[in-house]
Amino acid sequence: MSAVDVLELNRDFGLNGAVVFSQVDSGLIKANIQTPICTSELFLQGAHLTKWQPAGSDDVLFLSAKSLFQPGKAIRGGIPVIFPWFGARTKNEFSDRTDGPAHGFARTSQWSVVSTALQKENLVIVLKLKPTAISRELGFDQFTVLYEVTLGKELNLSLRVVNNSAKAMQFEEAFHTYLAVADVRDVNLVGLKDVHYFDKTDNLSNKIEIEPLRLSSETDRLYINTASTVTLHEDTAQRQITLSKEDSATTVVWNPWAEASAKMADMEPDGWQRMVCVETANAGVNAIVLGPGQSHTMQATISIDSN
Ligand code: TA6
Repeated sequence: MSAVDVLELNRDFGLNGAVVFSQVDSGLIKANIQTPICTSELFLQGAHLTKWQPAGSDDVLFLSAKSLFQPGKAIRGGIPVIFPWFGARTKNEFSDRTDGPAHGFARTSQWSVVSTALQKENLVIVLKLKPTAISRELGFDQFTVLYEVTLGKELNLSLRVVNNSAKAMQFEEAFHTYLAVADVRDVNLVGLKDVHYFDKTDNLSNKIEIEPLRLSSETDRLYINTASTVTLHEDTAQRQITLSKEDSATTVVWNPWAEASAKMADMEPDGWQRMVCVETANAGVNAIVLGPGQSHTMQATISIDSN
């Protein structure tokens, strides 16, 4: 992307101060969003929301100060958009391929801006991902992904995947949301009681959540067949974060904890203490299959309440 692109983006989609596009040193372009009710930032690489701060609140999203912000590199924090596979690519009924980057190519691809608009007090930005040279190499050449982000007192995410091919396609998807917390050891997650999950820290063993769900070590759980709303409570902070969803059957809860975090070049040493991922997804047994011409939309809504 060049400076000309930034000029064109501001000409076509800038919104009198509410939306201003700029380019960071690495060349990545981001939308700087400022309305009376929230401040946000969204990088066009990956359509990656890196900041959502409702007026009067702290930033709701965690963003690693050591994130690379380099072309082709995933940003550590915010809300990575995961598509078309979750984690390592695995074989399925429609493809026996296992090559490609962890969590798919969407989060490191360049998305285009479709529209920006103020709807009452909310700022709505729509972005699109079409096949790229990389996606084609990986076997994805006939799809469209539309991502609508509504920024206000609440955050609403809507991901619509369209199968433009004459064949069925299977995909996984996730909003890999990094929530900012004062201390993950004071966090209590409610809403997943009695839900089955695969525990990636225990050989993917299948377990049932008994709650209260508190984190005290590396946690990596894929909760399946659940439409539940999850609420994050913090013993110390003066707020709780609620994540509701539509047409998502998987919820992922992840924190790498100290040892795994120390091995991440793009995570500060104490970063793990100030984040927890609560991810809205369709993954594993909940992967989506679209027939020719079909589409599917997954939605998430994140809201905060002061205690
Ligand atoms: O969403 C949880 C997870 O799949 C973990 O298993 C861990 O691999 C994490 O994602 C890694 O995320 P990253 O952004 O480093 O690819």
